[in-house]
Amino acid sequence: MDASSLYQKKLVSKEQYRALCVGQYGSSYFPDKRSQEESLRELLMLAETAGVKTLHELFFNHDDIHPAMFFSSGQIERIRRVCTDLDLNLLFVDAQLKPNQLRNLEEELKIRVLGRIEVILDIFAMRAKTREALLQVELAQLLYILPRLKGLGGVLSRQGATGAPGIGTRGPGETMLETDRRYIRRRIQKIRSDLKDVERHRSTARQGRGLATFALVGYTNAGKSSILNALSSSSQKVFAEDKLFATLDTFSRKIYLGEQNFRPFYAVVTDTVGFIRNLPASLIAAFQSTLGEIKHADWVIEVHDASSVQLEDEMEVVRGELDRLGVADKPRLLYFNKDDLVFADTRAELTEKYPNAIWGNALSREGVAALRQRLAESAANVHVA
Ligand SMILES: Nc1nc2c(ncn2[C@@H]2O[C@H](COP(=O)(O)OP(=O)(O)OP(=O)(O)O)[C@@H](O)[C@H]2O)c(=O)[nH]1
Ligand SMILES: [Mg+2]
Repeated sequence: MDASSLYQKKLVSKEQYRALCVGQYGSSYFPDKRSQEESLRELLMLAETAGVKTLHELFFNHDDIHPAMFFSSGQIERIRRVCTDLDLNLLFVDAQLKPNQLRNLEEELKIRVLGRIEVILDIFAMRAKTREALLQVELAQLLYILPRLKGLGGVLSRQGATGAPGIGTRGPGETMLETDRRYIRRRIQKIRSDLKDVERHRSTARQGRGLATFALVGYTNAGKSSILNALSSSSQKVFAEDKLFATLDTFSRKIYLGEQNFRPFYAVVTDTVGFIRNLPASLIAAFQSTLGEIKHADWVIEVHDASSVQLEDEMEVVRGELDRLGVADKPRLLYFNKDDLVFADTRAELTEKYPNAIWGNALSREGVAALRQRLAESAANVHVA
Protein backbone atom coordinates (compact mmCIF):
# COMPACT_ATOMS: atom_id res chain seq x y z
CA MET A 1 0.00 0.00 0.00
CA ASP A 2 1.48 3.35 -0.92
CA ALA A 3 1.06 6.60 0.93
CA SER A 4 -1.46 8.07 -1.47
CA SER A 5 -3.89 5.19 -1.07
CA LEU A 6 -4.14 6.05 2.60
CA TYR A 7 -5.73 9.35 1.71
CA GLN A 8 -9.32 9.68 0.71
CA LYS A 9 -9.18 13.21 -0.49
CA LYS A 10 -12.80 13.73 -1.25
CA LEU A 11 -13.75 17.15 -0.03
CA VAL A 12 -17.23 17.74 1.25
CA SER A 13 -19.38 20.21 -0.54
CA LYS A 14 -20.26 22.98 1.87
CA GLU A 15 -23.90 21.99 1.74
CA GLN A 16 -23.38 18.39 2.69
CA TYR A 17 -22.82 18.80 6.39
CA ARG A 18 -24.98 20.81 8.75
CA ALA A 19 -23.31 21.04 12.09
CA LEU A 20 -24.00 21.76 15.72
CA CYS A 21 -20.98 23.02 17.70
CA VAL A 22 -20.96 22.39 21.43
CA GLY A 23 -18.65 24.04 23.93
CA GLN A 24 -18.57 23.75 27.67
CA TYR A 25 -17.38 25.45 30.80
CA GLY A 26 -17.43 24.69 34.51
CA SER A 27 -15.99 22.01 36.80
CA SER A 28 -12.30 21.43 37.21
CA TYR A 29 -12.02 20.41 33.56
CA PHE A 30 -13.01 23.75 32.07
CA PRO A 31 -12.61 26.30 34.86
CA ASP A 32 -12.11 29.45 32.79
CA LYS A 33 -15.42 30.40 31.16
CA ARG A 34 -14.02 33.24 29.08
CA SER A 35 -11.28 31.14 27.57
CA GLN A 36 -13.77 28.32 26.91
CA GLU A 37 -15.98 30.79 25.05
CA GLU A 38 -13.02 31.78 22.94
CA SER A 39 -12.18 28.15 22.36
CA LEU A 40 -15.75 27.56 21.07
CA ARG A 41 -15.43 30.58 18.78
CA GLU A 42 -12.24 29.01 17.45
CA LEU A 43 -14.01 25.68 16.91
CA LEU A 44 -16.59 27.52 14.78
CA MET A 45 -13.74 28.90 12.67
CA LEU A 46 -12.18 25.45 12.45
CA ALA A 47 -15.53 24.06 11.28
CA GLU A 48 -15.81 26.77 8.66
CA THR A 49 -12.26 26.11 7.51
CA ALA A 50 -13.14 22.42 7.17
CA GLY A 51 -15.93 23.49 4.82
CA VAL A 52 -18.83 22.75 7.14
CA LYS A 53 -21.81 24.97 7.80
CA THR A 54 -22.53 25.43 11.51
CA LEU A 55 -26.22 26.11 12.06
CA HIS A 56 -26.33 26.17 15.80
CA GLU A 57 -24.09 26.32 18.83
CA LEU A 58 -24.59 25.36 22.46
CA PHE A 59 -22.49 26.32 25.45
CA PHE A 60 -23.07 23.98 28.37
CA ASN A 61 -22.25 24.37 32.00
CA HIS A 62 -20.47 21.07 32.31
CA ASP A 63 -20.16 20.11 35.93
CA ASP A 64 -19.52 16.48 35.51
CA ILE A 65 -18.07 14.54 32.61
CA HIS A 66 -20.04 11.42 31.90
CA PRO A 67 -17.39 8.72 31.34
CA ALA A 68 -19.31 6.86 28.64
CA MET A 69 -21.04 9.71 26.81
CA PHE A 70 -19.09 12.80 27.85
CA PHE A 71 -22.41 14.70 28.17
CA SER A 72 -25.14 14.23 30.79
CA SER A 73 -28.41 12.65 29.68
CA GLY A 74 -30.12 16.06 29.88
CA GLN A 75 -27.51 17.59 27.61
CA ILE A 76 -27.79 14.71 25.18
CA GLU A 77 -31.54 15.24 24.96
CA ARG A 78 -30.96 18.93 24.28
CA ILE A 79 -28.47 18.08 21.53
CA ARG A 80 -30.87 15.54 20.04
CA ARG A 81 -33.70 18.06 19.98
CA VAL A 82 -31.63 20.74 18.25
CA CYS A 83 -30.32 18.23 15.71
CA THR A 84 -33.81 16.97 14.92
CA ASP A 85 -35.39 20.43 14.75
CA LEU A 86 -32.70 21.83 12.47
CA ASP A 87 -32.05 18.60 10.60
CA LEU A 88 -28.35 18.55 11.53
CA ASN A 89 -26.04 15.67 10.69
CA LEU A 90 -22.74 16.54 12.38
CA LEU A 91 -21.78 17.30 15.96
CA PHE A 92 -18.56 19.11 16.80
CA VAL A 93 -17.53 18.93 20.44
CA ASP A 94 -14.96 21.39 21.71
CA ALA A 95 -13.02 18.85 23.71
CA GLN A 96 -10.72 15.92 23.34
CA LEU A 97 -13.14 13.03 23.35
CA LYS A 98 -12.11 9.50 24.19
CA PRO A 99 -12.66 6.92 21.43
CA ASN A 100 -15.44 5.20 23.39
CA GLN A 101 -17.20 8.53 23.98
CA LEU A 102 -17.07 9.33 20.26
CA ARG A 103 -18.48 5.91 19.44
CA ASN A 104 -21.20 5.99 22.09
CA LEU A 105 -22.33 9.48 21.12
CA GLU A 106 -22.54 8.51 17.46
CA GLU A 107 -24.58 5.45 18.33
CA GLU A 108 -26.86 7.40 20.62
CA LEU A 109 -27.43 10.40 18.35
CA LYS A 110 -27.14 8.62 15.00
CA ILE A 111 -25.01 11.40 13.57
CA ARG A 112 -21.30 11.87 13.02
CA VAL A 113 -19.42 13.26 16.01
CA LEU A 114 -15.99 14.88 15.96
CA GLY A 115 -13.84 16.39 18.70
CA ARG A 116 -11.41 19.25 18.35
CA ILE A 117 -8.42 17.09 17.40
CA GLU A 118 -10.32 15.26 14.67
CA VAL A 119 -11.32 18.58 13.10
CA ILE A 120 -7.76 19.91 13.19
CA LEU A 121 -6.39 16.70 11.66
CA ASP A 122 -9.05 16.89 8.98
CA ILE A 123 -8.10 20.46 8.09
CA PHE A 124 -4.44 19.55 7.95
CA ALA A 125 -5.22 16.68 5.58
CA MET A 126 -7.24 19.04 3.41
CA ARG A 127 -4.54 21.71 3.39
CA ALA A 128 -1.48 19.55 2.79
CA LYS A 129 -0.13 20.03 -0.71
CA THR A 130 3.61 19.44 -0.78
CA ARG A 131 5.26 16.07 -0.28
CA GLU A 132 6.65 17.14 3.08
CA ALA A 133 3.29 18.38 4.36
CA LEU A 134 1.57 15.21 3.11
CA LEU A 135 4.12 13.03 4.85
CA GLN A 136 3.78 14.98 8.08
CA VAL A 137 -0.01 14.90 8.00
CA GLU A 138 0.01 11.17 7.40
CA LEU A 139 2.44 10.76 10.29
CA ALA A 140 0.18 12.86 12.54
CA GLN A 141 -2.81 10.70 11.61
CA LEU A 142 -0.93 7.47 12.22
CA LEU A 143 0.39 8.70 15.57
CA TYR A 144 -3.16 9.72 16.46
CA ILE A 145 -4.74 6.46 15.36
CA LEU A 146 -2.19 3.98 16.74
CA PRO A 147 -3.15 4.20 20.43
CA ARG A 148 -6.85 4.49 19.53
CA LEU A 149 -7.03 1.68 17.01
CA LYS A 150 -9.46 -0.46 18.97
CA GLY A 151 -11.73 2.32 20.16
CA LEU A 152 -11.90 4.09 16.83
CA GLY A 153 -12.56 0.98 14.83
CA GLY A 154 -16.31 1.23 14.94
CA VAL A 155 -16.42 4.90 14.11
CA LEU A 156 -14.13 4.66 11.14
CA SER A 157 -15.65 1.55 9.66
CA ARG A 158 -19.13 2.99 9.95
CA GLN A 159 -18.01 6.12 8.19
CA GLY A 160 -16.64 3.97 5.43
CA ALA A 161 -19.80 1.93 5.31
CA THR A 162 -22.08 4.93 4.83
CA GLY A 163 -19.95 5.87 1.86
CA ALA A 164 -20.07 9.49 2.95
CA PRO A 165 -16.84 11.15 1.99
CA GLY A 166 -15.19 14.07 3.67
CA ILE A 167 -14.89 15.34 7.13
CA GLY A 168 -13.31 12.89 9.51
CA THR A 169 -12.50 10.50 6.72
CA ARG A 170 -9.73 12.47 5.08
CA GLY A 171 -7.23 10.08 6.52
CA PRO A 172 -6.14 6.53 6.82
CA GLY A 173 -9.75 5.56 7.58
CA GLU A 174 -11.20 2.21 6.84
CA THR A 175 -8.27 0.71 4.97
CA MET A 176 -6.24 1.06 8.12
CA LEU A 177 -8.52 -1.34 9.96
CA GLU A 178 -7.53 -4.19 7.73
CA THR A 179 -3.90 -3.67 8.44
CA ASP A 180 -2.19 -4.46 11.68
CA ARG A 181 -0.32 -2.29 14.12
CA ARG A 182 2.91 -3.59 12.79
CA TYR A 183 2.14 -2.16 9.39
CA ILE A 184 1.39 1.23 10.95
CA ARG A 185 4.60 1.18 12.93
CA ARG A 186 6.57 0.28 9.84
CA ARG A 187 4.87 3.02 7.90
CA ILE A 188 5.66 5.51 10.68
CA GLN A 189 9.30 4.49 10.48
CA LYS A 190 9.34 4.88 6.73
CA ILE A 191 7.75 8.33 6.86
CA ARG A 192 10.20 9.43 9.54
CA SER A 193 13.11 8.34 7.40
CA ASP A 194 11.65 10.06 4.31
CA LEU A 195 11.24 13.23 6.36
CA LYS A 196 14.87 12.96 7.46
CA ASP A 197 15.82 13.04 3.77
CA VAL A 198 13.71 16.13 3.23
CA GLU A 199 15.43 17.74 6.21
CA ARG A 200 18.86 16.80 4.89
CA HIS A 201 18.10 18.46 1.56
CA ARG A 202 16.92 21.53 3.34
CA SER A 203 19.93 21.64 5.58
CA THR A 204 22.23 21.53 2.54
CA ALA A 205 20.28 24.36 0.95
CA ARG A 206 20.51 26.32 4.18
CA GLN A 207 24.26 25.96 4.42
CA GLY A 208 24.65 27.09 0.84
CA ARG A 209 22.88 30.34 1.54
CA GLY A 210 25.15 31.69 4.25
CA LEU A 211 22.66 34.42 5.10
CA ALA A 212 21.12 35.41 8.44
CA THR A 213 17.75 33.68 8.86
CA PHE A 214 14.52 34.73 10.55
CA ALA A 215 11.53 32.50 11.28
CA LEU A 216 8.06 34.03 11.42
CA VAL A 217 6.14 32.27 14.18
CA GLY A 218 2.75 32.93 15.73
CA TYR A 219 -0.83 31.94 16.27
CA THR A 220 -2.76 30.74 13.24
CA ASN A 221 -4.27 33.66 11.27
CA ALA A 222 -1.96 36.24 12.93
CA GLY A 223 -0.71 37.34 9.51
CA LYS A 224 2.67 35.60 9.16
CA SER A 225 2.29 34.78 5.47
CA SER A 226 0.95 38.26 4.75
CA ILE A 227 4.05 39.76 6.38
CA LEU A 228 6.33 37.61 4.26
CA ASN A 229 4.42 38.85 1.21
CA ALA A 230 4.74 42.45 2.39
CA LEU A 231 8.49 42.08 2.92
CA SER A 232 8.99 40.43 -0.40
CA SER A 233 9.28 42.22 -3.69
CA SER A 234 8.41 39.06 -5.57
CA SER A 235 5.12 39.13 -7.39
CA GLN A 236 4.68 35.48 -6.53
CA LYS A 237 2.73 35.62 -3.30
CA VAL A 238 2.60 33.16 -0.46
CA PHE A 239 -0.90 31.83 0.16
CA ALA A 240 -2.66 33.80 2.92
CA GLU A 241 -6.33 33.75 3.79
CA ASP A 242 -8.78 34.38 6.57
CA LYS A 243 -9.08 30.76 7.56
CA LEU A 244 -7.10 28.68 10.00
CA PHE A 245 -3.95 26.84 9.02
CA ALA A 246 -3.58 28.45 5.62
CA THR A 247 0.12 27.56 5.81
CA LEU A 248 1.29 24.01 6.40
CA ASP A 249 4.77 24.27 4.98
CA THR A 250 7.74 26.31 5.79
CA PHE A 251 8.54 28.56 2.95
CA SER A 252 11.72 30.64 2.78
CA ARG A 253 12.36 33.80 0.85
CA LYS A 254 15.45 35.87 0.32
CA ILE A 255 14.51 39.35 1.47
CA TYR A 256 16.26 42.59 0.59
CA LEU A 257 17.09 44.53 3.74
CA GLY A 258 18.75 47.60 2.26
CA GLU A 259 22.30 48.61 1.52
CA GLN A 260 25.28 47.86 3.67
CA ASN A 261 28.74 49.11 2.73
CA PHE A 262 27.25 50.13 -0.62
CA ARG A 263 26.13 46.58 -1.27
CA PRO A 264 22.65 45.08 -1.25
CA PHE A 265 22.09 43.26 1.98
CA TYR A 266 19.83 40.19 2.25
CA ALA A 267 18.47 37.78 4.83
CA VAL A 268 16.26 34.71 4.62
CA VAL A 269 12.79 34.92 6.13
CA THR A 270 10.86 31.70 6.68
CA ASP A 271 7.09 31.38 7.03
CA THR A 272 5.90 28.57 9.32
CA VAL A 273 2.76 26.67 10.32
CA GLY A 274 0.64 28.52 12.89
CA PHE A 275 -0.08 27.43 16.43
CA ILE A 276 -3.44 27.03 18.15
CA ARG A 277 -4.42 26.26 21.72
CA ASN A 278 -4.63 22.58 22.65
CA LEU A 279 -2.67 21.53 19.60
CA PRO A 280 -2.56 17.74 19.66
CA ALA A 281 0.85 16.45 20.74
CA SER A 282 0.84 14.03 17.80
CA LEU A 283 0.65 16.98 15.41
CA ILE A 284 3.58 18.75 17.00
CA ALA A 285 5.52 15.48 16.95
CA ALA A 286 4.65 14.91 13.30
CA PHE A 287 5.51 18.43 12.21
CA GLN A 288 9.04 18.36 13.58
CA SER A 289 10.49 18.56 10.10
CA THR A 290 8.63 21.80 9.36
CA LEU A 291 8.94 23.23 12.86
CA GLY A 292 12.61 22.30 12.86
CA GLU A 293 13.13 25.30 10.59
CA ILE A 294 12.51 27.48 13.63
CA LYS A 295 15.39 25.78 15.40
CA HIS A 296 17.76 26.62 12.58
CA ALA A 297 16.79 30.27 12.36
CA ASP A 298 19.10 32.86 13.89
CA TRP A 299 16.13 34.93 15.04
CA VAL A 300 12.48 34.32 15.73
CA ILE A 301 9.95 36.97 14.68
CA GLU A 302 7.02 36.50 17.03
CA VAL A 303 3.95 37.70 15.10
CA HIS A 304 0.72 38.48 16.93
CA ASP A 305 -2.65 39.77 15.85
CA ALA A 306 -2.72 42.81 18.13
CA SER A 307 -6.46 43.23 17.54
CA SER A 308 -7.31 39.81 18.97
CA VAL A 309 -9.32 39.94 22.20
CA GLN A 310 -7.35 36.88 23.20
CA LEU A 311 -3.95 38.42 22.53
CA GLU A 312 -2.42 37.53 25.89
CA ASP A 313 -3.68 33.92 25.66
CA GLU A 314 -2.37 33.63 22.13
CA MET A 315 1.03 34.98 23.18
CA GLU A 316 1.10 32.39 25.94
CA VAL A 317 0.25 29.56 23.55
CA VAL A 318 2.94 30.64 21.08
CA ARG A 319 5.57 31.06 23.77
CA GLY A 320 4.60 27.71 25.28
CA GLU A 321 5.05 26.00 21.91
CA LEU A 322 8.43 27.69 21.37
CA ASP A 323 9.38 26.38 24.79
CA ARG A 324 8.25 22.88 23.82
CA LEU A 325 10.40 23.13 20.70
CA GLY A 326 13.38 24.07 22.81
CA VAL A 327 13.90 27.45 21.13
CA ALA A 328 12.78 29.70 23.97
CA ASP A 329 16.28 31.15 24.26
CA LYS A 330 16.58 32.23 20.65
CA PRO A 331 16.80 35.98 20.10
CA ARG A 332 13.37 37.31 19.32
CA LEU A 333 11.65 40.25 17.67
CA LEU A 334 8.09 41.05 18.65
CA TYR A 335 5.79 42.18 15.86
CA PHE A 336 2.22 43.34 16.50
CA ASN A 337 0.27 42.95 13.28
CA LYS A 338 -3.19 44.21 12.20
CA ASP A 339 -2.65 47.56 13.90
CA ASP A 340 -5.37 48.97 11.63
CA LEU A 341 -7.87 47.03 13.76
CA VAL A 342 -6.52 48.08 17.16
CA PHE A 343 -8.15 50.77 19.33
CA ALA A 344 -5.91 53.62 20.41
CA ASP A 345 -6.13 52.85 24.12
CA THR A 346 -5.31 49.16 23.56
CA ARG A 347 -2.32 50.22 21.51
CA ALA A 348 -1.17 52.59 24.24
CA GLU A 349 -1.47 49.83 26.86
CA LEU A 350 0.42 47.33 24.75
CA THR A 351 3.12 49.85 23.86
CA GLU A 352 3.70 50.49 27.52
CA LYS A 353 3.88 46.80 28.27
CA TYR A 354 5.97 45.86 25.23
CA PRO A 355 8.02 48.95 24.38
CA ASN A 356 10.25 47.14 21.89
CA ALA A 357 7.45 45.73 19.79
CA ILE A 358 7.28 46.71 16.13
CA TRP A 359 3.79 47.63 14.94
CA GLY A 360 2.42 47.16 11.48
CA ASN A 361 -0.28 46.36 9.02
CA ALA A 362 0.76 43.64 6.61
CA LEU A 363 -1.95 44.55 4.12
CA SER A 364 -1.15 48.24 3.71
CA ARG A 365 2.53 47.51 4.39
CA GLU A 366 2.67 50.17 7.07
CA GLY A 367 5.34 49.26 9.59
CA VAL A 368 7.06 47.00 7.09
CA ALA A 369 9.89 49.52 6.69
CA ALA A 370 10.41 49.49 10.46
CA LEU A 371 10.44 45.70 10.46
CA ARG A 372 12.91 45.63 7.58
CA GLN A 373 15.10 48.07 9.48
CA ARG A 374 15.05 45.90 12.62
CA LEU A 375 15.82 42.81 10.55
CA ALA A 376 18.79 44.62 9.02
CA GLU A 377 20.12 45.60 12.45
CA SER A 378 19.65 42.08 13.79
CA ALA A 379 21.16 40.44 10.71
CA ALA A 380 24.18 42.71 10.96
CA ASN A 381 24.64 41.52 14.54
CA VAL A 382 24.37 37.89 13.54
CA HIS A 383 27.09 38.40 10.97
CA VAL A 384 29.37 40.18 13.36
CA ALA A 385 28.89 37.44 15.97
N1 LIG B 1 -6.86 43.96 8.82
C1 LIG B 1 -5.72 43.28 8.63
N2 LIG B 1 -5.79 42.01 8.18
C2 LIG B 1 -4.63 41.34 8.02
C3 LIG B 1 -3.37 41.93 8.32
N3 LIG B 1 -2.40 41.00 8.08
C4 LIG B 1 -3.04 39.89 7.63
N4 LIG B 1 -4.38 40.08 7.59
C5 LIG B 1 -5.41 39.11 7.19
O1 LIG B 1 -5.44 38.07 8.16
C6 LIG B 1 -5.73 36.81 7.55
C7 LIG B 1 -4.67 35.80 7.93
O2 LIG B 1 -3.46 36.16 7.32
P1 LIG B 1 -2.32 35.07 7.01
O3 LIG B 1 -1.15 35.83 6.51
O4 LIG B 1 -2.86 33.96 6.18
O5 LIG B 1 -2.06 34.54 8.49
P2 LIG B 1 -1.04 33.39 8.94
O6 LIG B 1 -0.47 33.82 10.26
O7 LIG B 1 -0.07 33.08 7.86
O8 LIG B 1 -2.06 32.19 9.18
P3 LIG B 1 -1.78 30.58 9.14
O9 LIG B 1 -1.00 30.26 7.91
O10 LIG B 1 -3.17 30.05 9.13
O11 LIG B 1 -1.05 30.24 10.40
C8 LIG B 1 -5.81 37.09 6.05
O12 LIG B 1 -7.17 37.20 5.71
C9 LIG B 1 -5.08 38.41 5.88
O13 LIG B 1 -5.56 39.13 4.78
C10 LIG B 1 -3.34 43.27 8.81
O14 LIG B 1 -2.31 43.85 9.14
N5 LIG B 1 -4.55 43.89 8.96
MG1 LIG C 1 0.28 31.40 6.87
